[in-house]
Amino acid sequence: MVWTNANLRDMIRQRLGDELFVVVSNREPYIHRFEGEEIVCEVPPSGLTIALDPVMRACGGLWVAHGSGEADHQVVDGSAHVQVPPESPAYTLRRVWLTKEEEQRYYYGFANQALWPLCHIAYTRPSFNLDEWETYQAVNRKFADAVLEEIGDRRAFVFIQDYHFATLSRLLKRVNIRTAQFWHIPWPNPEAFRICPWSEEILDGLLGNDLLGFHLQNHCQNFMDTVDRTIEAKMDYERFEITRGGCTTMVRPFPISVDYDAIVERAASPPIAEEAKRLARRHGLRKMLVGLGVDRLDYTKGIPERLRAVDRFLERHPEFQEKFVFVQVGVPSRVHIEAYQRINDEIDQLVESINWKYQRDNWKPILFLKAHASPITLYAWYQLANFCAVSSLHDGMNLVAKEFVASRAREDGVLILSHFTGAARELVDAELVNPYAVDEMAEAFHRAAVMPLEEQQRKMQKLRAQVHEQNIYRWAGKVLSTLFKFEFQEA
Ligand code: GDG
Repeated sequence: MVWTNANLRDMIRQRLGDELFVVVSNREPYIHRFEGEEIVCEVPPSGLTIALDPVMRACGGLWVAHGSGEADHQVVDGSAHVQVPPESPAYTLRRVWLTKEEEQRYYYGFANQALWPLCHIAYTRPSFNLDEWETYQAVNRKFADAVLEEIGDRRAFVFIQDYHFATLSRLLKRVNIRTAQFWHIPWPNPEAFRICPWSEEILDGLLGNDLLGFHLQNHCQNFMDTVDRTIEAKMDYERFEITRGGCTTMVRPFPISVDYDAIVERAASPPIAEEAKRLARRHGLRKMLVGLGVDRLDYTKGIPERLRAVDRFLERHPEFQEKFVFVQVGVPSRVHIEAYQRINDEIDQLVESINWKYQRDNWKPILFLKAHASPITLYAWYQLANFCAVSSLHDGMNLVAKEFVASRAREDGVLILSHFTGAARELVDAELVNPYAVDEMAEAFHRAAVMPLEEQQRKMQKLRAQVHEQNIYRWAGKVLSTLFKFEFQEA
């Protein structure tokens, strides 16, 4: 059986009854900002919210998140509520307001300069700062207060998102509340994790959950090993369960995915085809071989490595000069953090020097579009590309890989995918590469450039079948059936 939005909705109605369904995340699924006099609503570029919005649309309920948009205050009611999505309201967004200092220390500080580099093995050193850790815990308490206020005495299921809320589930422990948390980034091995000065508090915080999910079995194993070596707890390696202070946490892998059907529908829509034509004309790509990268500009995504591979590819295969353009769509991200400023500068310099090395007449090998692309533009790029390169140095899953595959309704095109993404465990028919090996990646670009159409189609069909079946609704169905301990309808 292929899981759909309707299956998930039915399952939730049957199994959850009148239980309130609450999602908590740092990033909000809809953000309001000013455009001149007008207020516009946007979907921020984040794998997490893009994956969970269809689930919330299917089950209604409440989403609690940091209200970070400049016009967010203008559109809420007296309880900081706004109904979303704006065009067809399906659930309630409750905004939590943070001060600039809280955002600086909790989000830019502990979450993104300690936990993010700690969990990604990308050779960027984490920094641990007591003020930031204290604010991180205070913000977790602030979110706990908001959630408890919303729930009151009702029975509720709270689904906590990610590494911003390691200490939240403990604060929500009540008889009427069950919690599951999904950790969207990798969990490192115990040796890597033990450098965190507050490792015990973080592990204890996470063990307040009834269910703790990661993308991969390997991340679950790392988490079990980290707990085993760090704090007192009863470990059950047979069932992947941990008991501490009378409370048992199940630890399970749930590889996240995308809304395949919605992507297929969007990819086939006339505005995308029109936009693809416009982009091809505007950038002179009509007769070009097009490679594509789409990322938040983050040091874990392996963007410099990818650009060096473009350089090596053109050096080794000069026949592609003036016939190939690599389009890099990159949204600036976490720009107040020095490591992100450095990666931005490095990418700018590389683009500049590679383009200078090869450019002739009107042709340059790299088109770097450093801005947020609208969903229409993004999907037009997915259509235009002959291949898409995902070269993360370490990535929990990577949804760009799955979006590209789902959007290729003509079944052509090639996905080049880093071994070090969670997606590589499922998308085994991609061209798998080690992004640290520039020559290997350059050769994968060449293989993609010359791959016969039948071979592209054979591989793309398998990739698409995988993403179709293992879609976001199946992911949500599996998480919920594990938490509520009923049998999952596989087929
Ligand atoms: C974390 C984990 C895991 C990007 N640029 C634009 C844009 N995007 C969208 C993509 C995609 C999403 O952002 C990025 O998703 P990823 O999965 O690649 O990455 P993270 O944000 O790092 O997400 C990751 C994910 O959580 C889910 O669990 O897969 O491993 O790190 O959907 O399309 N969207 C638009 N314009 C852009 O310019 N519209």
